[in-house]
Amino acid sequence: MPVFLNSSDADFETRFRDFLGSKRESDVDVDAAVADILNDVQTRGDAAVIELTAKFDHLDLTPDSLAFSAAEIDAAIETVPAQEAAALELAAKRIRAYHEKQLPDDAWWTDETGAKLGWRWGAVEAAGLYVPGGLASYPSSVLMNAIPAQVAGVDNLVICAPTPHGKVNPLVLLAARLSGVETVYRIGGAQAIAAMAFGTETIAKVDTITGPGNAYVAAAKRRVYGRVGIDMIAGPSEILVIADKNNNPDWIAIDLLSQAEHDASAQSILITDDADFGVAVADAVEMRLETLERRDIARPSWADYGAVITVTDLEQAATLSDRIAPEHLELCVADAETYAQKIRHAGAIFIGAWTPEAIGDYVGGPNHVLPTARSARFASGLSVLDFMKRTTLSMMTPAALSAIGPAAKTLATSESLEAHGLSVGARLDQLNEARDG
Ligand code: HSO
Ligand code: ZN
Repeated sequence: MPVFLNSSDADFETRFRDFLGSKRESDVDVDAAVADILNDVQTRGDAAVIELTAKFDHLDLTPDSLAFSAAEIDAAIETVPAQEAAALELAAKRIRAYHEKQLPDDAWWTDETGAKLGWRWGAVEAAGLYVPGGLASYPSSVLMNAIPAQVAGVDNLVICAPTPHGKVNPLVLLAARLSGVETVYRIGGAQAIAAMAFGTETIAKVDTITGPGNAYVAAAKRRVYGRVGIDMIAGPSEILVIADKNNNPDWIAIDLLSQAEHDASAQSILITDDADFGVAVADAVEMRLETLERRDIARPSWADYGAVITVTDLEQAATLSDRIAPEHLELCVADAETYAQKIRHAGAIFIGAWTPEAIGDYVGGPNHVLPTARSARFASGLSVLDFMKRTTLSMMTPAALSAIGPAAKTLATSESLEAHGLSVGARLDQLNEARDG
């Protein structure tokens, strides 16, 4: 049973706080094993990657077969049914168009002293994208990671995707091709993260690594962070729907289930201003769960982490939603576009009853790699900026240096950094001499 909360109940605040604080992930401690794997790949390169792939993925590779050949990719892509290929192409096109709008502007201006100041954006040179194997091998996630990197202008983009027993998802290879990625290594786990972070004889090291993965991949990303950039450590998916009674309960139920079916630890929450509507949605969820293909995943998610919260008005709904800071927020209320302005903390907002979250997972355009576990309070979804960095620019003139240099000299003296003061002072002295003749 999901929890039912009502903001009019005397103990609501305590129960809501407990709900907010409840932990969904049991951290399995894999860190020691991951440290050994990273070390092994760093010291033995290809040989370690090949041995670990044989051990964990039951796949025998050689340095030459670590990556798919172009012919292998072509052959796999041929097998993709036309309808799926067309859908993936539409998704790629829309995701690209959206992310092109994110490209940031450079700046370069002259201030009141005559100093020129600004910044310039540039892409990282090489990025590695991790694509998990098994159940979570989503072609849509390949697009969501690779396209922003490509739009940012990354020169070398590679994918690591484990293929246990050699089994590959052809749609993953098609998604790679549509995103402009030519190099796909059939390796996974911590060994793949290590190979991309340290480089091997065959695999060139990258500057930043993105993409979801299991506990081993997450632990490996944490450990290589600093040597390379990483995107984020994503937790199980979440959806919060704010809905008034003028909605079809069944639509809301399947929206809630759309995230519940990702993971038994996923979380789906309904906030409504009508208690009867909340019950109708909960009933509709139970109906759907009877036949849903992934009910073995969605049912425990809904039972253990699901919630139906009844509030006195929609103003309160927005306040509670901000305290939850959900990954995905659907607004199924009157004048949802205006209502959306009340929301401060959410990874992605889906406005109005015609915008199911699943549209955003595939074809809307915005990225579906989003902050989970309440991190939308301070973090954003994946964007082209994750593959770019900013270099600041300054250019003094003699007049500008005369105007602001003395303050720098003073601060250098107060920090007891003599050479700092001297390097500014020497120039100021020369300017003073020239002026005084
Ligand atoms: N909703 C997931 C992403 C996804 N959905 C991939 C379908 N495929 C996490 O935001
Ligand atoms: Zn999804």
